[in-house]
Amino acid sequence: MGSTYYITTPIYYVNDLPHIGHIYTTVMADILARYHRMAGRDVRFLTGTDEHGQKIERAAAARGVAPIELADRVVARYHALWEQLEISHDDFIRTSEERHQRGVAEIIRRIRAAGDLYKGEYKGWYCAGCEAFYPETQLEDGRCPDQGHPVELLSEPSYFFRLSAYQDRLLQWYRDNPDCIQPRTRYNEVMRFVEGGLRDLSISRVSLKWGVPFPGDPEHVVYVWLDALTNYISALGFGSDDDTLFQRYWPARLHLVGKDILRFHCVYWPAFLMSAGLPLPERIFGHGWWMRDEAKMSKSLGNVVRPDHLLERFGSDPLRYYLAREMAFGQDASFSDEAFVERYNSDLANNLGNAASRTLSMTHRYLEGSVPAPASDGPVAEAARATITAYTAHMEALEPHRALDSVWQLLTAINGYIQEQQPWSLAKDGEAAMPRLREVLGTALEGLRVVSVLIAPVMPGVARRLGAQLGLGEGEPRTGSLEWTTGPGARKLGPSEPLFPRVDVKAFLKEIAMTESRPTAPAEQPDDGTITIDQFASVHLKVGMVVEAEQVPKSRKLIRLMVDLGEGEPRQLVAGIAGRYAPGDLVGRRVVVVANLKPARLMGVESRGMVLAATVDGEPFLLAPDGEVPPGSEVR
Ligand code: ME8
Repeated sequence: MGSTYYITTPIYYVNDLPHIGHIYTTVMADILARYHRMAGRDVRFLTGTDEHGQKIERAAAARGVAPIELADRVVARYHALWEQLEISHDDFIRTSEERHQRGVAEIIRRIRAAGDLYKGEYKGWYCAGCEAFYPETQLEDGRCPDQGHPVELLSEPSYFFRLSAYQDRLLQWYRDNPDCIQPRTRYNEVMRFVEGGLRDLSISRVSLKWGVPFPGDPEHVVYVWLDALTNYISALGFGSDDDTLFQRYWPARLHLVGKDILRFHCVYWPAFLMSAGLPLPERIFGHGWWMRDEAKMSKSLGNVVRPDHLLERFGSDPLRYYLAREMAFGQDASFSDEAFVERYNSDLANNLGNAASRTLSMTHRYLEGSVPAPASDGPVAEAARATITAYTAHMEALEPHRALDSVWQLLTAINGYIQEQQPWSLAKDGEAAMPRLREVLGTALEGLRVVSVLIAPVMPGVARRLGAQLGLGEGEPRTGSLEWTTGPGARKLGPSEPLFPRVDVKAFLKEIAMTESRPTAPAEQPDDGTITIDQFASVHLKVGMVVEAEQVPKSRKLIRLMVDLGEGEPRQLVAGIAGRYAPGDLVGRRVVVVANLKPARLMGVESRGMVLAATVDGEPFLLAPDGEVPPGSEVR
């Protein structure tokens, strides 16, 4: 196996904000990138955004902004989110960048030189949701067969790529490289699709302006999938004067994508590369879907889970852990807050948290924090050796959920060992039991050291904190340190702090319900979606004046406000507006408040009402009356 490891995520559309599905792909790619770095490989990890095409042009028009403005706004959110999630990408490519467009021009130049390009007329159906062309025979009830989006009829001049000429070469590539598409079921699906025959592919559009100008014919823009797929090489400098990175890292070792976009990656992309005379990626892995209520979570279905609350409440590592552990890599899974918090309590607080806090506090108490040598064999050493072997094999085989499973087997062994050896009893037995006590704690600590290395790709923050508490030096973990070390520790523990405070499941679910709550429709509501004037009148809207404002402790988004609603005493409200407003700017401002909303607690702070704000891409803009109206004035 070579020592470079180039891994990519799909580049995400900028028509909306990221949700759990996008986070999943990026987190899994990050886990693999961190694992391979730990194993000493020269890793390059790429992610980015797909900014052209009809979908983005329309989303921008609907918001009344230029496409690039929408892209800039959403890209800023992606950057912030990836930072919050500790995503360790080496590069972030945007298809609106010049370096990318140079790569697109170069691949088209090569495709043209190979004789695979011709001009014709595209007549047929187009799905803007998938940015894909479909023959009439494939439509289902007049909608796209993949995601059920609406389709539209196109008839326009277009450049075509001779995809049909690549059927045999693609089939040969699949046969010669049985691991190039994973999991196996996806490989079979792709084979069957290509065996069914390939039509030439339209790779330019004239009825669209927002795209890369087609080289040699600027009336056309490049089809967004040819544009987007090229990111994997343009980011390495393909098409520019300096292609050092391209020489070093291409072909990619792994394109990680959701199964929804497998055809583009396993059929079109290798065919484009073959035509351009470039090496093909080693592997494309199509992971499953996060579902909500039995439907794929997707922007267009409006059933997405956003990560904000979980991240705010738990930080990034528990979410990374949940995503990696809950979904068997390759299969679908259902996202549930309940499963999240249960895993948090059982795997993290009880299992990992307990093993660490018990061992560390006993070592502080009985041995003044100095780390003794472990037993060279016995149940924990054996479990650790077995875990190291299994973990490495599973990570190499793209089974991170299994790798984690093996780490938890080691934790079970550590907890069982402590229970059995009862160091607290040994500590009562005086000097004679000291050597045994030292060995027991040394063994548990060594087990935890191994755990701290193994969890680092999945929970980098927790691994660092656990490492510091175990008295391990700074620096990135290496799989070289993945051995059961038997020498005397000769190190001191760092200060202890709980890693995972337990969470009350019921209280948490209530809290989630509040943050997600929408007013439910009254029984007499007409079923055409309208409401009566009486129903509207039941919402008491009032003008308020902010008299006090402060950030809710430990929350990035929430601000606690005291608002004068003309009631004598000001009211306490909590608003998720800190992203845009500083507490100091709010005092003295007039706001509009839903005054008769049932009180709710947000991050433990009571909120008696709700401040109204317009939201644009998740950013709040407070509403205010047009004039200095007195607090308490009604809004109708
Ligand atoms: O398709 N479950 O971008 P996109 C799991 N721009 N993963 C999900 C998911 C879900 N419910 N929803 C989305 C595009 N994903 C193109 C890609 S690449 C050259 C161009 C993940 O913003 C999954 O990885 O629609 C999927 O492939 C990707 O987000 C699609 O993101």
